[in-house]
Amino acid sequence: MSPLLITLTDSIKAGRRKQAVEGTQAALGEELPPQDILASLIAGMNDVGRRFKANEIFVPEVLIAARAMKDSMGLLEPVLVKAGIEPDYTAIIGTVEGDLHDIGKNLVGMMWKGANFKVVDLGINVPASRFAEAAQEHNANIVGLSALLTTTMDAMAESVSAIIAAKLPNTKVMVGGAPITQEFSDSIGAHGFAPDAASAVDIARQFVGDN
Ligand code: B1M
Repeated sequence: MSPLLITLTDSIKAGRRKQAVEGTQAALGEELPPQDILASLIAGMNDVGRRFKANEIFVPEVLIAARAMKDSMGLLEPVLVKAGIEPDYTAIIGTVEGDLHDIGKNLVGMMWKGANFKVVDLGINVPASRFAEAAQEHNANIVGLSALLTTTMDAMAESVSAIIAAKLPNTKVMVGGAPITQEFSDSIGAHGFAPDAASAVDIARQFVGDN
């Protein structure tokens, strides 16, 4: 592999934003294949996810790495689009109705982007019907629901029911957030639960058979 791409992966791992941007510019300048540049960025974020899950790093480090990834992707994306290379899978994400917490939801969205999913973020306080409409509109592979309040767990259950009722054969529902457990996820009929943002990537990959 080109030494430039190895350095690029290391820049993402370390969350070095300026170095990641310069590395992406240099790789594009050398006309390295854009999918190889993308793969080296994803490899960096995969490592960040692994260390986050192992409690070797914490939320701030993940956010810093995700920001470096985002800025590099800003340069790479137009080149990928021009070359006709787009993410294979689409994920919708949002915080359920009545709930305004978005830090964890944003982290999951960033990690999904880092794993090369197209992410449509519906924001906070999202009504159940909106999740179902968006899943249909974007032909989503995954709908991710986040809830941080015990009082909004009912809204999560309603959202899952609305998405399942829309009978979308290719759409799987993932739930998460501090009060959510595997048992609760099973009880409301979600397809999967992730306790943290790194596991949300693993489950998303399992959903689309890409693991
Ligand atoms: Co709020 N709040 N808050 N709050 N707040 C909590 C959640 C609370 C536990 C604090 C407490 O009392 N100890 C408590 C809930 C109690 C309960 O329901 N049992 C609480 C409360 C009561 C409230 C208010 C009602 C307070 C009030 O007004 N009286 C109010 C409600 C507003 C509303 O939503 N309607 C409120 C408001 C707020 C702020 C606006 C001030 C602010 C939110 C800012 C924002 O999000 N932009 C806030 C904050 C910051 C918190 C705490 C301190 C931190 C939450 C957070 O961001 N954690 C929180 C206490 C705490 O957790 N220590 C608290 C960091 C984040 C990275 O973790 O979101 O858990 P988390 O995400 C993790 C995983 O859960 C998982 O991955 C993430 C990363 O690994 N995950 C998913 C999350 N979503 C996922 C989705 C997935 C998969 C995994 O798949 C799709």
